[in-house]
Order: sequence, then C-alpha cells, then structure tokens
Amino acid sequence: MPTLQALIFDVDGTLADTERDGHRPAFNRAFKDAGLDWVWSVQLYGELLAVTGGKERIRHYVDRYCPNFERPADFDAFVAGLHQAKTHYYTSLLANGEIPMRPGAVRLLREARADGLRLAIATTTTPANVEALLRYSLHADSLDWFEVIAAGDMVPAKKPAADIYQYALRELGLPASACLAFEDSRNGILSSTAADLGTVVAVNDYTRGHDFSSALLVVDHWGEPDLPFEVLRGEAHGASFLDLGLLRRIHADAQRRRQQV
Ligand code: XBP
Ligand code: MG
Repeated sequence: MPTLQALIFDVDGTLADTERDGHRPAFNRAFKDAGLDWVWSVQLYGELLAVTGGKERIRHYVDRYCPNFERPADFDAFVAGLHQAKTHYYTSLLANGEIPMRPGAVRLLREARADGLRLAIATTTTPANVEALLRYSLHADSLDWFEVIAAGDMVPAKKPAADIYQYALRELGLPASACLAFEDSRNGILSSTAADLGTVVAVNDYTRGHDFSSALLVVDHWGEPDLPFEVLRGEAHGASFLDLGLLRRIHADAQRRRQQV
C-alpha cells in the first residue's frame, strides 16, 4: 500500500481566507481606477466565485450582469488589463500583511517539512499571487518549501478541471495514491478528485454549504492545539486539529477502501 509522500495544497480559501477581504476589494479597486461603476458586493462575489480564474470571472460578470456594456474592440486585452491592475492591488494587500494564513496551515506545513513530506501547490490564482502570499503571509523563504507551484494559466483548463492537479502530480513524479490534496471549495474538490486525489477540506464562509460528499474529511479550519476544529464530515479519530498523524491515518484508511473496491 503506497505511503503518504506529498501534500498538495490549494491556495485561496485553503492556505488563507483570501477571497472576501482580499481578491474582492482588489477587483473593486481595479474597476474604480478604470472608471467602471462595477462594484462586487460580498454577496455578489460569492455567486461569481462559481467561476474560477479572475479573468474568466470578469468575463462572466460582463456576460451575466452587463448586457449593455459596450465592449472595447480588444475585449481580451481590456480584461487582461483589469486583471493585471487587480493583481497589483491584491499583492499590495498581501505585502501589507492584511491576509493571514488560516488556523493550522503554518503549523501543518512546518510539520510536513520537518517530517520530509514533499509539498506542492495547485491553484487557479496567478503565480504572482501565490508568491506574494507565501512570502508575506507564510515565511520570506517559503517559496522554496514547495517543489511544485502549479498556478493559473499554466494549464489549459482551470478548476473544476483536473488539469492543475494532474500537472502537479506529473511534476512531482508521484501517483495520486501517494498524495493528499487540501481544498476549500466545490470547484476545488471536483478538480482534485478528478485527478484521483484523496482530498481533505476546510470550508469558509463562501463554501460551507458546498457538496463535499467525496471528501475524506471536512473541517471548519485546520485547527491548532488550543483552537480545536469542528468536524463537518468524515472521521477525525478523536483529533481536534489536523496533524501528520491524523493525515497518515486518513490516507491509510482511504488506501484500504480503494483496495476493497
Ligand atoms: C481561487 C480562484 C482564483 C481567485 C482569484 O483559486 O478561483 O481565481 O479567486 O485569483 P484557488 P485570480 O482556490 O484554486 O486557489 O484573480 O488570480 O484568478
Ligand atoms: Mg480555493
């Protein structure tokens, strides 16, 4: 039975709660700078999150909510320009330390490194956003903690397609059975399970109601010794926070179930 060799992390919502108070205000700043009266409220943004990828989300918004918007001749360039401005504002928020890591994320990453587990990232956001989050919210040298940073447009199809996780597995040179994925959203778990990865989920305010029936464990955050998580689905074997012992048990249970199929 394959032992656990690598952990593959989603970024937005999983490593840090970035969407409501990070990406969303950055989009709004970029729209305002462009002279657009577009304002993505907390509620509207929750609906728009169904579309992954910032550029794809802007296009979806125009299609769905701005039927009378006069599109510039080169609409793709217009969208790319808005997204570039948004990324500038978002990385500035990160540089100001405004987006903390989620409870338990730093502890889990440090434990995994100390134990020799390989680390990777599989995210829809841009490499620039990943680098800024790791550098400013995790540790100045933490880019080196991850063997693979699979992000954004590196693959043809974004989540829920399996592409980004399949890319990470190829670069790791590992089978899905030797890894676990960490996600926060329905699009995310659809992507990781389509790549045949066992997946552990930490929900957030936007994704608490999503269907995570294929998850190995669903919690409200990764937990700390003094900040117990709430188990929303699955078996935590009495643990109150996610550590390597629990991950290895979850992984072994999943392997045994695979062999029984
Ligand atoms: C979440 C996404 C991203 C972010 C915005 O990515 O779908 O599009 O919402 O970032 P994940 P960009 O959960 O896979 O980390 O504007 O850079 O796309
Ligand atoms: Mg996510």
